[in-house]
Amino acid sequence: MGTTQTRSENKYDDLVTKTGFSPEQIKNLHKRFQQLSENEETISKEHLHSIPALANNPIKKQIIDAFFDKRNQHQDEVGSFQEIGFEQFLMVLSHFRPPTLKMSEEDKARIRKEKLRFLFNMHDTDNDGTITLAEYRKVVEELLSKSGTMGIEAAKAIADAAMLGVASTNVPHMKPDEFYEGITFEHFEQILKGLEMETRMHIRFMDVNTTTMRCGKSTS
Ligand SMILES: [Ca+2]
Repeated sequence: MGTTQTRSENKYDDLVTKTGFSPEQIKNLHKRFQQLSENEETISKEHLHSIPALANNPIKKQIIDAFFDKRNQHQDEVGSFQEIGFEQFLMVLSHFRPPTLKMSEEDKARIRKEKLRFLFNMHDTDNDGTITLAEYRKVVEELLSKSGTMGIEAAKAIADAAMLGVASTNVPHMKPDEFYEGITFEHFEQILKGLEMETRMHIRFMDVNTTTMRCGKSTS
């Protein structure tokens, strides 16, 4: 056991540094990845569509798209992948990693910002730096489409009202002829300022609930 562990730790050293996951977590996630990919080197969107834990998630599409979004790889690339390998898969999951107790305040702030950026990118589908009303509507529509009773018109009205609220908060002295172009990342940060990301932004992904993966801390 001891030797196997040492070997796997070495094997995952690089990924530990890149993602902040522990070797044990990486090992578990690797098993999941192999299950998903049916032991192939890469996975496609179809593989993720079959995950039962995601089946009823109203933003399933956005979550799956996020896995193939190059912006979520901590590099300066845009566009989307057709397929992703284990390292890319892990990089995306690292956005859901909760901060640990020993983390410095700066690190916590940096992680929070990364999570916000991830959420922002999820909405800013054309990557132009703003979440426009049209982009925002799409997400609200998809969120509400699962509830069934609410129509597209209602979704539009809700999105419009929410956007108007955002506009008036961020651009309080907007003139009648001015056009609110959408939410920038700075606005987005401002809007979600009071939101405690650590407990909210997690996904029950393939039975790996990242909130339970806190190292050395038992919550129950
Ligand atoms: Ca946009």
